[in-house]
Amino acid sequence: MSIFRLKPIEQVMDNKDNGGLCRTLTAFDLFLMGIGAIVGTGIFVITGVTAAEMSGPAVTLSYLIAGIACIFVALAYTEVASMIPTSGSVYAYAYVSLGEIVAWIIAWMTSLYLVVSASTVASGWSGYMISILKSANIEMPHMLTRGPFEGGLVNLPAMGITALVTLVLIRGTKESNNLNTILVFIKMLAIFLFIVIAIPSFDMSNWFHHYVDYNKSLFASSNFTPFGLEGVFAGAGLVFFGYNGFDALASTAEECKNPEKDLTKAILGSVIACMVLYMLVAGILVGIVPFNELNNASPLSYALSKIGSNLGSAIVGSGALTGMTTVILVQTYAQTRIFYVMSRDGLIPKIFSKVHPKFHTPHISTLTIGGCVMLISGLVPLTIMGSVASLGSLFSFVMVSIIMLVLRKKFPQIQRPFKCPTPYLVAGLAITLCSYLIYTLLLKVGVYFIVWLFIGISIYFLYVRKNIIWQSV
Ligand code: ALA
Repeated sequence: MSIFRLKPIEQVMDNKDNGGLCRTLTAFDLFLMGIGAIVGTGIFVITGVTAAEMSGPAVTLSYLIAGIACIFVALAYTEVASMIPTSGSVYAYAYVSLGEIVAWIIAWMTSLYLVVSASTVASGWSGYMISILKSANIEMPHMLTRGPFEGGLVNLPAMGITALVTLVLIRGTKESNNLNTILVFIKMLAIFLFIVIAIPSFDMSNWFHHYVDYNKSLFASSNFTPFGLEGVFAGAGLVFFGYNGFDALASTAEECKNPEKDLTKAILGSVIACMVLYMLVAGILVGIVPFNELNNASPLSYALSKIGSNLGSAIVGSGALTGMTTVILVQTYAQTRIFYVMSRDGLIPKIFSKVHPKFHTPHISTLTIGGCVMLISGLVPLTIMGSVASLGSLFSFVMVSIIMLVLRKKFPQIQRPFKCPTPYLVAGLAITLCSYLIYTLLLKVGVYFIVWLFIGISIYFLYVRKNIIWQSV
């Protein structure tokens, strides 16, 4: 049996029997899930660090560059996801186009990305929570707010929020979605409030006239890009994390009422909406306080306090917590569904596709993934996790762009509810931009990535090949 054997596309597309999952999600639910999965650390935390250390007031341009790369990827993703609506997402697309071992490797790398990404956000959540408690004069013991690599014991708030999210996900997709909807509205309200409170204090001179502590010597600059264009591009690599999550929508395919049409609207709509929102917030933020003051865990709240709105600062801080909660929720959800489909195919043990008789959710998958997110967020430092997560997502995005082109060649006759315009140009640009960002990250955390890849390939030969249960027709 070839390690490159393909799964028949008809078999993947025929998912009418979705094993007990319920089709409850509408286009609007999906759009809100997209916003839920995307808007989090990327706007509430990363904006400040990027402005202070990399892009300067041109942080808006960094969001624009990363956003354009994401739109190219989203166009390719949308074509494939609407053509093959399955919860297996990128794993399933690779199985019909590039072969079994590639599908396994992609699934393995995507697991790393989604689990580590959710853990990163849980850790960011914990940072915000700790600083909010501190401003209310409640100090948590050092040992319970940091993992062992940072001189503590465990990051308890990060583990707590993950445990809570896992329980909600087990309780049901509709219930999780209802909670997501409420939290998304709260976080959008928080962002809206930030914009309304900040605009009267907006001062264009903050964009151009400032002091820069660059190479340890303070100098006055009247430059929009104090760290040069290089800094703007490096900033784009960092803020790319802020766009991660739209791909999670593809995993809802077997629980959508009308996956072909609705996935298209939701994936493209949420990426474009987030890009506009990010640019607006980032531009306003560096217009109300000098960019070099923003290197802290809660830059939006800080900026509002600085202009004298402590109430606004507290409200936006709470909105940030709800915002990050939805990211953990949707990313954990997506990984459980990929596990579910892999288990259905026998690539991982059957127990992971067991659906709870009452809640209709894959509870064992959910407990396992939730448990991993808890452990990682409780023990590993945030800085390492963020880069590993971005590397994993970029790898998956490059693969989807390649898969779109391969599917066009192999299955030109299959109807595509959404057709990517100028596919070679779009896929080419997506692959080039993502590969450049991969290159910058590989230098930093490549070793984790390669070790994980090696473990994945070993598991394929030792376990997966012997246990695959689907039959070729
Ligand atoms: N895009 C997600 C966030 O910014 C991962 O938190």
